[in-house]
Amino acid sequence: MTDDTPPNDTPNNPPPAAGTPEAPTRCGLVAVVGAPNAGKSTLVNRLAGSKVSIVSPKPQTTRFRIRAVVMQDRTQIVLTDTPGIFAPRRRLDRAMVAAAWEGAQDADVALLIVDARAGMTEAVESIISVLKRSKVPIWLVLNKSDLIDTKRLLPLTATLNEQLSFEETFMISAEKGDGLDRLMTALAARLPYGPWLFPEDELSDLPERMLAAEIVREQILRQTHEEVPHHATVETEQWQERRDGSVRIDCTIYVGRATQKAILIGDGGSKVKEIGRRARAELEKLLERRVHLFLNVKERQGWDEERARLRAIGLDDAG
Ligand SMILES: Nc1nc2c(ncn2[C@@H]2O[C@H](COP(=O)(O)OP(=O)(O)OP(=O)(O)O)[C@@H](O)[C@H]2O)c(=O)[nH]1
Ligand SMILES: [Mg+2]
Repeated sequence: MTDDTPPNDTPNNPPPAAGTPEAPTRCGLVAVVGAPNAGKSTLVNRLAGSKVSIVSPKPQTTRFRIRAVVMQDRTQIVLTDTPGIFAPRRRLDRAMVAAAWEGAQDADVALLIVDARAGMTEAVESIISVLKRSKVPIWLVLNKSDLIDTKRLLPLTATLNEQLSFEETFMISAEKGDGLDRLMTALAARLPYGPWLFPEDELSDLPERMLAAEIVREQILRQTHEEVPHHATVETEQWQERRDGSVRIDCTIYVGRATQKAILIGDGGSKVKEIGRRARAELEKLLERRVHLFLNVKERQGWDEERARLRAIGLDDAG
């Protein structure tokens, strides 16, 4: 999608003025990439106006690509949230990083999200060194501007632009919503003319079963610490519609070790109960119906090297 001329743009058939009902449509793919914890998913959720991707204070929260469809006047902006890019070790990590790079490859524009407070880190430097070779136009988006003195943003922009000449630079706070209108307007104007790829009301491509598993994983990320969150995966085993309009969802949480299982379950089951309680409340909001959520914790050594486990969360086994 690189055609930047409006359809039927001939002297006899000029395009209607923008804003009129017949104005030509635009549509394009925008990849959101960056180091773990930069705020990519927060940004995608903000722009989508709804939670499509889970967020946590811990790095490596997002594990697979998630698409969000955002309408801006006559432009359909198809955002792809991607896992943070870091030096991978496990098969899981390699598959996550591969998914991120694949997301960037066929985009019309890639947004490099940088945590402005963390600044130029080794992770950012190594991502830029790969992006340099890409043909995709890259925009720099400095995020978390609410956390630092704006005076520090300009030198950081200069340092980053020395490494790669970004087509555009934006300073935003995804959390507070600052600078997002400008970013959206610029994106809409940058995308090529063409028909919309998705129905206007298709917000995300995440199936409900995976959404349920992700919401449980978000609570694990928020309520457990150290090695537990990154050694846990969640799969929805059963989804049963009930006659009263509610749904029963059964999820299995896999962890690598018995000690991790013990932490997740907690004293007398208190931890897993709390994870379930909060995840259920969140799911009821998102699904707009009553939810009965059942969680089962299983020890499964080496799940993060198992192809079947990765496929279950939408990662292919190329790694
Ligand atoms: N203060 C502040 N915090 C932010 C902002 N954007 C994101 N955060 C916080 O940064 C943390 C990470 O946010 P995520 O959106 O999960 O980051 P991510 O880049 O998707 O992370 P990965 O999925 O791990 O790659 C969360 O605690 C967010 O609340 C911002 O503009 N300001
Ligand atoms: Mg994320």
